[in-house]
Amino acid sequence: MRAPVLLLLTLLSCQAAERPNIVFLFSDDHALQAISAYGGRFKDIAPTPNIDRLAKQGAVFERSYCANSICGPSRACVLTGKHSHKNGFIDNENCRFDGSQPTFPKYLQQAGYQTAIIGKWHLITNPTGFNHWEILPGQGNYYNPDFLRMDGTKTRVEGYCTDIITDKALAWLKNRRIKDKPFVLMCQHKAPHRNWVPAERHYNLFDGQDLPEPPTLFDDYAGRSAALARQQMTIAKDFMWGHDMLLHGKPTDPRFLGGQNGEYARMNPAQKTAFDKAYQKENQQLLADLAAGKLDDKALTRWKYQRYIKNYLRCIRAVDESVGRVLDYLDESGLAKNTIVIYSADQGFYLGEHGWYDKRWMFEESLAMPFLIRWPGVVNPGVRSKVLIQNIDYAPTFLEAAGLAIPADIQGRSLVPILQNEGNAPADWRKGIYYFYSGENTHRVAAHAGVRNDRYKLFFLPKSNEWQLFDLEQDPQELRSLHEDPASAAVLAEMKKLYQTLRVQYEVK
Ligand code: SGN
Ligand code: CA
Repeated sequence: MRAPVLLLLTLLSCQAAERPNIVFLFSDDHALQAISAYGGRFKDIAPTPNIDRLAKQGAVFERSYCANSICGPSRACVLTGKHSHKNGFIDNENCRFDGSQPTFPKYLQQAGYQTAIIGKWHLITNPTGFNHWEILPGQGNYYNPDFLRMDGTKTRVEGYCTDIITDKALAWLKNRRIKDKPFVLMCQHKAPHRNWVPAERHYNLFDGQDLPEPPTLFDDYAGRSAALARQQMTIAKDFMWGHDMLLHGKPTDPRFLGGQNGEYARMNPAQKTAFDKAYQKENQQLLADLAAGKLDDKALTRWKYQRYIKNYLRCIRAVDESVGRVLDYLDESGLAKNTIVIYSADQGFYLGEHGWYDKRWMFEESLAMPFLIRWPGVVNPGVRSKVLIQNIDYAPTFLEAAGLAIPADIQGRSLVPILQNEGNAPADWRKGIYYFYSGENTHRVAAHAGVRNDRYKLFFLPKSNEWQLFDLEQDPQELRSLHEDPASAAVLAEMKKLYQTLRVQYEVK
């Protein structure tokens, strides 16, 4: 071989060896309020020590937002680095992901990365751009879940979903990838998505405790659009007896909707026995209290909240353990030093705030996405950033981290300069983030689109032709819209300008 060619090859292989691996740990509906690194009311009761390891060893982004607060759309934004109107996946009800479009796994694969995705996908069409994939069909199941595989087969795996996804992710890392190539592993959990069925070992966590309620559990929606009261995602009225509350049989009280717990139906006899043993005592007490007329509306909403939040946090315990297992393996194998690890979730969630569960609204709890990142040698431990970031920024970040150019049609911006600079943004960073939600039938949340800057949030509801404006500094719980407040007229005008500017910039039609 001629010397210059040899030199080039040596240079290329050195470069390849230095390119960082990416482990993308992603869950479904994990609210910031339920991650102790972000603080919040469950910090001491339900800590997340393993997710917190990333915070201690890396950076936490405190103003991290999605572009469209539901599953498929958020995932499409992550993969493409583009807003929903550009990647085509605007809602969960009518869309199929166009797998022929460019995505960050495709770009990285073309550049020599090994790429794998294991777990929840939820984009209808099969994954493209992956050397290996094994996904849950649709939403997937907590117990004895089915997996779709690359060869077109579907297999049912006995056990608990979060643990199985972790086992499969670790098996790929240990045995299946080509070891001399850099890799991207996307390990994507179903948990803690509805209907919140915990692992057997966590059924009795928090038993006998009263978990703290949010101050807005009984929000009356005064001072804001009437659309807020018209959704169908309240703890008080929209929980199903079996599906959400995990009770058996038919409701014995009209204040519950019907609907069976499909996860129980999937369990094997031993799993059913363990489940029944865990919930029996509390269930019997509820039935007795309902029969005796002991629970007025407020007391029943409080009971529902406790049942919901405990199961939600129990599901998160398994996710946190999964993160711990992956981090341990990266440490033991020596991969940790050249691997970027991210923890995020497709959107936030209401944990009783405004009386709600679910997401979709542009209020902070569901607009926010967790974003924690560890990158040894680049991100200093313990960084906390207040820069406005979005899920469209992930793809360009991964491309830049891998030394690739960022295609001009990607709408997000790479976070690498922020990561290299203690969480501080470059001078020309965005002044606000753009948000869009199409208004699905599920849960009846009205369509809206808006912007958020460092202090204010503005959104427009086309159906009722109204604006909503919130001052997040003065009113962090977003209880009073200022759109008709004469003293806020200048802010309203400024935020409308930002809204128009971002719509032009992102080519919203
Ligand atoms: C299901 C849930 C909804 C949830 C959507 C979207 N109902 O329809 O509560 O809002 O998914 O969630 S359930 O009865 O199936 O649990 S998403 O995370 O996929 O966007
Ligand atoms: Ca979700």
